[in-house]
Amino acid sequence: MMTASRQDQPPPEDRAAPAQAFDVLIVGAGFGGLYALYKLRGMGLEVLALEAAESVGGTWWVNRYPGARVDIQSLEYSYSFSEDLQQDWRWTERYAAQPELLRYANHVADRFDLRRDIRLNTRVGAAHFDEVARRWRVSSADGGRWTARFLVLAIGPLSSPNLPAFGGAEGGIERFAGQVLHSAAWPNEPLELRGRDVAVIGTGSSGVQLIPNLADQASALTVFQRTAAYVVPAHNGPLDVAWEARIKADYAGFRARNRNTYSGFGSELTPRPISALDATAEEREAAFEERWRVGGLGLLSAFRDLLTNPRANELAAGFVRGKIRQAVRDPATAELLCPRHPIGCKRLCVGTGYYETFNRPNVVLVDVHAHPIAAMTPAGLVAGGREHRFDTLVLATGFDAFTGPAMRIDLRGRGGLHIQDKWRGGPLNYLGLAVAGFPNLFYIAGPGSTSAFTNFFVMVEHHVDWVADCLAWLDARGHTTIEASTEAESDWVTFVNATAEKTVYLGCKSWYVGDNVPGKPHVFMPLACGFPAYAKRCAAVANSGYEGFIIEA
Ligand code: NA7
Repeated sequence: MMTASRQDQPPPEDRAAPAQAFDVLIVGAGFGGLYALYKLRGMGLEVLALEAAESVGGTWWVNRYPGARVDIQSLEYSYSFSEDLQQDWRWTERYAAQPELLRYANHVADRFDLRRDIRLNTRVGAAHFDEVARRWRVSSADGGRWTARFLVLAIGPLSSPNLPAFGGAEGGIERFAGQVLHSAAWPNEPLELRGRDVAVIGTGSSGVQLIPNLADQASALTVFQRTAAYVVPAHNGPLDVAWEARIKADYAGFRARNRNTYSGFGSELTPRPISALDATAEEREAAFEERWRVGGLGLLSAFRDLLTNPRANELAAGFVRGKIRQAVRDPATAELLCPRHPIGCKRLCVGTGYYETFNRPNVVLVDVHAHPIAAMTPAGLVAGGREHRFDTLVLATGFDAFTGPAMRIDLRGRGGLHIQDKWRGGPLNYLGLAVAGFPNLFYIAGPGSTSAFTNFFVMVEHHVDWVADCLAWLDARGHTTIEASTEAESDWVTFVNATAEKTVYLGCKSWYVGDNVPGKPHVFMPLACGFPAYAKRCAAVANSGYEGFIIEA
């Protein structure tokens, strides 16, 4: 298991090489980091982005497994900050595949001349706040040293892979003699899986995309399922050029309408403002069927209360179970593939031919909920008292979400307070952006924000713009530090929890609550109030002169 392990390092200030000084250091050059660099540098600040990978692109660099594809339509899942960029860039498909998303990230880096301020292959090992100098001192494992007034963590909510122990020291993953791959650390070189006996553990979004692709290649595919997934069809295909032209005729208006929806996308699907319980059975069926035909995540907005009322939710869940039973020929396999938890409680998956894959003669589904994986062996794994043998193991086991990425950095605030101590019981922060005890630190798209439920581009543009306004405000007044107060932080955490109580998200185990990582505290980490309400709160705080923050001259 790759949980956060404290990587104590010598204090950065004790290293030999002199530190380079910046106004802002950004950690990460994914879509959040790239925009932060563009925006903050454009304000005349000295900015450097440090990126652990050998490429820009973040998520879309590491998650390059076969079938990796975005689950929000590309005309929506893209930057809005530059009208020229959004007009010029042409997506080829309704849902872009990973290579195209990576090309987009590279195009943005080149187009806005960002590379000169990005240092690749640089994993930040330590970041300590120096209270005397009021600066962040940052170092990398390869000896790099920097200081900056502000530290922006654009490390993403899902960038720390979850590697379960499977049987611990006695029967752990290292016992397996074959090849082990993780969906979020896929090799860059071509991989030949033809003729191989492949196993997959994990049936979340990554597994759902991988499984049909692996089934095409492998001679045998065994899928180990702990929790069945609700999968709606993507109906992916070439981008409809007429639709593209219509959107591009008023792209700004389309973006604005999207920002006004709960999730920052999907404004073209008119939500029914009624409860699913108030519709007749025929109306409900027609509404779900229409969303199913359109494809994508819009099924969950077919009625206004699918994510807040368990009884309404069960009607949508039952509809999808009906689809699974139609798609899968073997009744026992179909029942095993039918999820029992509320739909949307775990992130809804968008797939292509997922359920139909289990009709193939080379695919076997194994239930590791009833019979958990007991141990790995050199030739496979043991579950349900028998050994399953294979020669390649694909882990699609997800991420140590939200807190994992920050907690694997030796990140220390005032008085040497370590983020691992601060967040031992779960993430504490204010507005999802700032942490008490960690001045001049901002977390883009992290816990306590609507990141998990919001179109990522809408989220990062909003966060970066908010941070940029904040820095300009501080500089205009000659202030040096800004830090969340513990009271504001505690009120925010209460708000995050109270909001979750009104939803179906607490009705299952998921990465939203840390349950996918053994030993992680069970705490609801994202904010479920919807993007417009969240953005309004962030704006109100800024407009009030940063209420809830302690500001020092
Ligand atoms: P997810 O959605 O966290 O899925 C991980 C899968 O791995 C899920 O089916 C897990 O079952 C399974 N898993 C994790 N640990 C184990 C163990 N120990 N044994 C068996 N099965 C296990 O990660 P993804 O990468 O698919 O997607 C993450 C997000 O990326 C996604 O939501 C999108 O936003 C994009 P479980 O459900 O925990 O029982």
